[in-house]
Amino acid sequence: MKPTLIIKNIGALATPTGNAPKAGELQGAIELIRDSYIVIAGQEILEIGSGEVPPRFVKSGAEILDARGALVTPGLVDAHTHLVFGGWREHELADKLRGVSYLDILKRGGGILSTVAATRAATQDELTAKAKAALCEMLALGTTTCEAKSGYGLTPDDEVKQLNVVKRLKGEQPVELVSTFMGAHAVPGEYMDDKEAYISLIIDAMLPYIAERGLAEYCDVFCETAVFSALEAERILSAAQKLGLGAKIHADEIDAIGGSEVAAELGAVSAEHLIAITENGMDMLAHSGAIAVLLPATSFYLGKGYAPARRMIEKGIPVAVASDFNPGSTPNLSLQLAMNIACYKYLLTPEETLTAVTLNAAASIGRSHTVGTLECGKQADILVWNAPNLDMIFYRYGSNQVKNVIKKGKIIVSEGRIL
Ligand code: IZC
Ligand code: ZN
Repeated sequence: MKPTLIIKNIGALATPTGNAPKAGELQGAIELIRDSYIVIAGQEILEIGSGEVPPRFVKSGAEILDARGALVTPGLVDAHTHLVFGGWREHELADKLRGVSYLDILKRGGGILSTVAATRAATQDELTAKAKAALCEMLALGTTTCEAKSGYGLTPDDEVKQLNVVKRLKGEQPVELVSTFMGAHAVPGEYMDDKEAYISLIIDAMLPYIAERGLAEYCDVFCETAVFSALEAERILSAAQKLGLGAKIHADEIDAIGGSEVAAELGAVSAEHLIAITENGMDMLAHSGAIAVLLPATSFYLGKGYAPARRMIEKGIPVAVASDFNPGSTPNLSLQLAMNIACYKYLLTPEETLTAVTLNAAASIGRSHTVGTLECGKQADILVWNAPNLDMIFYRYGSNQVKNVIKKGKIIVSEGRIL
């Protein structure tokens, strides 16, 4: 295969390795190659080496990118976002500052339900343009792969509208997208007195339609007080699994009502949030092999405590970190900021956090055979940072520290500008 792009003068290449999620001590066991280069052929990594680039590659005529001693890592994988939505919810900020809780805002018909109204009112074109702008920002911040949940439509047509936006965006911009159906994100107003009818609509109508058309790879449920119970989550997720979708669950975000246990029992690929997880929940997740997708920027915004990430690592649960970008509990799309908070508040090391936003995140969305590490044969999704080492990108915060983004072997962002 002919080289097409060479990254030379890499000061420190930091990457987890392999295709399997990393847990326990292995979570922080990244490979560090100083003074190295990467040779890319088309969309793939052809060779990684240390020292000078061998003359046969230099003579190949491939484009050369000089990293000038910088840190290089895999592209960031954001494994939990609510990317497609209408409107924002800045009007809830004043209530939040007065101490009104997230669940109380939802109970009043605000929260998720106000975004549902705005999403239903928006056209597919409007939602596409808005989500595309968000992806553009995420890309400049280093996110090269992103999961996107539906769940602001809550009717068959409006859920499909959201999923179709993601399908369209796959062809219209470079960030790789993985779709998750989350019709069980809230009970819509029109079903408030008949939740069971809404659950039947999800199981009997929405799921089969979406599975048949391949509109989503995963199904997620918001398992929370006054939203969906553990039993309801289990019914919805096992129906999804029978149709070939992978199971994910928003579990123990505010109250521990059994979501982690459901994830373990069903063999879900991931349990997400886990701020309020119990020891039993952690033990069950550890045995099941599910990945804990943690969302530290949500804890920061809600002010409700942080998931016990260190305890999870001690117990051998693979930990991923994601942004949770959404208009309610985390209007932040910077995975870099989530990385900083994971380091300062969970006390994850830079190495553990790097694995959490690359390999483990990729494994939680079924992409670890192609992205999440820098190894020969993997997709060339690569970041060159404005930093000489890994500690620097965790020590500094609040600035975009990504200099170049390479997606599928092409330089997409240079000096922070999208080309
Ligand atoms: O719009 O509030 N937690 N779902 C579960 C969310 C937050 C998103 C939202
Ligand atoms: Zn979420």
